Amino acid sequence: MMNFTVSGMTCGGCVNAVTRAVQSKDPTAIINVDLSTQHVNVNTILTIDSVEQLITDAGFPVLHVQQDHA
Ligand SMILES: [Cu+2]
Repeated sequence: MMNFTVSGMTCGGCVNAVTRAVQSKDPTAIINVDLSTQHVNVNTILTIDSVEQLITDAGFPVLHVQQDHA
């Protein structure tokens, strides 16, 4: 599981944009967004660098990245 702190997400449309961005490269990815904390949890076969790039390219700057071992 990867955890990203992402800035600029304000509504469900932003959540959908982030979700679609990651799923464009891994349709089976599971993405959970907590708008109140700006945290995005991603379960995917993609590399953490790839996911960070996809979220950034969708227009949401990634402030912090953490890889969990679970
Ligand atoms: Cu929005």
